[in-house]
Amino acid sequence: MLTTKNIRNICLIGHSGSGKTTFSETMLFESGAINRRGTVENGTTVSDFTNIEKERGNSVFSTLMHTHWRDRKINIIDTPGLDDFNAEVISALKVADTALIIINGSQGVEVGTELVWSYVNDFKTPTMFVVNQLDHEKADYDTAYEQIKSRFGAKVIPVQFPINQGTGFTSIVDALRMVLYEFSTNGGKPEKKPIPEAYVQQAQEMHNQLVEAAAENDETLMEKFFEAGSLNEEELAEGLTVALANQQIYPVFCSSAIQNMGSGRIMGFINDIAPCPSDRPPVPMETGGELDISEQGPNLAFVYKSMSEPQVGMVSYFKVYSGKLSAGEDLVNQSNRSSERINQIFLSLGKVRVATDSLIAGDIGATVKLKNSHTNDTLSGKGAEMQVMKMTFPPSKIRVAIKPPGKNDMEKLMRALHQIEEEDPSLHVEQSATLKQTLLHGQGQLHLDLIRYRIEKVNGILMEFEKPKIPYRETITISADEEYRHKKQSGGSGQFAQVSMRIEPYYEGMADPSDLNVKQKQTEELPWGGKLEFLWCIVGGAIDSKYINAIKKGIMNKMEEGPLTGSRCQNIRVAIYDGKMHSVDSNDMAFMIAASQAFKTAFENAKPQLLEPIYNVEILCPDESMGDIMSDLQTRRAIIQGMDSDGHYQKINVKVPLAEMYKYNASLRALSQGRAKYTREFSEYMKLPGDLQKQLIKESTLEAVVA
Ligand SMILES: Nc1nc2c(ncn2[C@@H]2O[C@H](COP(=O)(O)OP(=O)(O)OP(=O)(O)O)[C@@H](O)[C@H]2O)c(=O)[nH]1
Ligand SMILES: [Mg+2]
Repeated sequence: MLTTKNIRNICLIGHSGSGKTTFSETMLFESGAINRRGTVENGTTVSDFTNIEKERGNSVFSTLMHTHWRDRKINIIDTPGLDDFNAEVISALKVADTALIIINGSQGVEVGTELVWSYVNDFKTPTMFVVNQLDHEKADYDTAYEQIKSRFGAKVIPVQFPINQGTGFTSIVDALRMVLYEFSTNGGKPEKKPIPEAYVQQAQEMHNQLVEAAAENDETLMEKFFEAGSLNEEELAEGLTVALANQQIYPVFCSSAIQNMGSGRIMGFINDIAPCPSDRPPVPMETGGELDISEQGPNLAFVYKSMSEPQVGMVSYFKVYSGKLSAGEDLVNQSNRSSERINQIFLSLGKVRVATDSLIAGDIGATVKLKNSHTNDTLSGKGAEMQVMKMTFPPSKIRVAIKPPGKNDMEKLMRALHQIEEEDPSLHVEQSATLKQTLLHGQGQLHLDLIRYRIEKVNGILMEFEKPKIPYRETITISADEEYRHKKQSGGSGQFAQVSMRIEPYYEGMADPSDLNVKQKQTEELPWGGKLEFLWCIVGGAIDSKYINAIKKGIMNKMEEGPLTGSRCQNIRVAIYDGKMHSVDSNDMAFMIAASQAFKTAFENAKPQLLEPIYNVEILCPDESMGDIMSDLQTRRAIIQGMDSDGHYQKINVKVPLAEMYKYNASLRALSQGRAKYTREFSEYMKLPGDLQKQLIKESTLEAVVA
């Protein structure tokens, strides 16, 4: 019977094209889960089973698979290496207990490697490196290893090295077992041979390093090591398990996934040494406290991913954190308190799902047709009022606007988009009333193109993108006073209102005006950022205070659609200090209009200023492309904040106006041959340069719709 101790959850992560999907296929094949090895080229791998992945020859989604190796059940999650799909890597790491970083042996450490390294550091995931593609004619293990070591530190320790890498690759020296693995040209199970004389010393030195790492945490092991000069295999395994689990070692392995070489030994290591789910530290709870992964605890499962599949509907992938979940069980979704019945539980092997009765703590599986549960939700049984800490995903890097299709299609499109948004936490759909556009915020062009592809294929709606507008803001730079009289006589009763107001630039902590008598003060956070301070300074009842709301409404109408370009206004103080009213003709409407008009004219006289959104951008790029990237940034009105040399990479921190970021992803890709990455986050609003302001105002009077 399967116990938590016998489960190993691993995920394959790394730069795109390093061979993760191919490697997962060899693991499944070598362990007998499949009897024919598919290839990425033919679109026949277990992992890349969706049409889009087959068409592209890249992974796009993470895929849950499982297999058995000796007495262990190994759950394998293959993830996409393309940065656009980083949400899939984050959710896989959330539930994995060991990460395998796959390195392309002819390329060494790449930008994608750096990126996944930052994720494993966040999650504190025990990590192994696999230098793959050692059969490649340009394979260079030593350089790859040196890069791993110099980038990721002294805890990187080799377990293996190849002795005839390149075309004709067949042999790996294993310094843990002190043996040579020699493969036939078809790979598979290697022959074990003595290490050739020329490599014995190198292997012995590596072996000693491993022994020391194993003994480091355990005094008795250390004593034994000093007494006997070595440790036996069992003692070694015991020590290395602790060291790996505590991230005191990052062992490095060799493979050629395409030739089916190396995965068996790596599964053996996972079997013997990788931590089981309950070896990991207790799981932090959203609701406070921690939870031990244990079969004895209350039933608790966490949905790390959901994805709709044709003919099936929504498939939810989850990890059981505690207890034992049985099919047919009623659970409560701790995020929204809705009840969910788990009708069926499946083990997953790519698109193949096999029903099972139950899943124990630590195991990962899938279910279908949950009514009200999505990614990041915790489902629990009676007595477990807890929620597993939710995952956070990187902010979006790119936005596009959707050209509205017909009205009927628009409703269908929004429904479809919201469904994808529920599955994919790295997508954000925004219906912007200010910009009068529907915007998609995502991780990269490919990410959004993929969503368009899904909408077209699955929902049959043609979705076209257009340039998104920029959410400019308007403000003023000096104070201005204005008096406005609204007077209308039409037949019977007329309309009358007169308002005197002063507007000033607002800043935090500003003193009340010394020449006015402030009766009421309201400082409001505006829904679009910034503030409006409203001062009521009427003395002697020139305007009845019952008109305050109407006057404020008149001001807010203009704040929402600013006098310059129709953009939102922010950081303004308005003081109403005089006026007139008429006992019959004054009403709310008249005061609203008078206030609006007074505000508009005062605003225009107060040296108005357009503000534009500025983003903090962090770029990670190889040395070679640094120059080109910097010159390109200069054309984007960027302000360099700092540069850091980070190993073989340069990190550039820069502030860039959003207006200059359109299609930046594609430019960066072109400038760096796809090797640079960036993240961005909204920083602040800053003044738009005068010439651009003039141009925008001109455009907006022509178009009258710029937001
Ligand atoms: N020569 C050689 N090619 C390999 C090896 N492993 C994978 N490849 C090839 O490298 C390419 C990428 O392999 P994948 O397995 O799709 O790589 P991946 O890491 O899953 O890529 P993404 O899904 O884009 O992240 C394919 O053409 C594979 O055939 C290997 O060991 N040797
Ligand atoms: Mg892949």
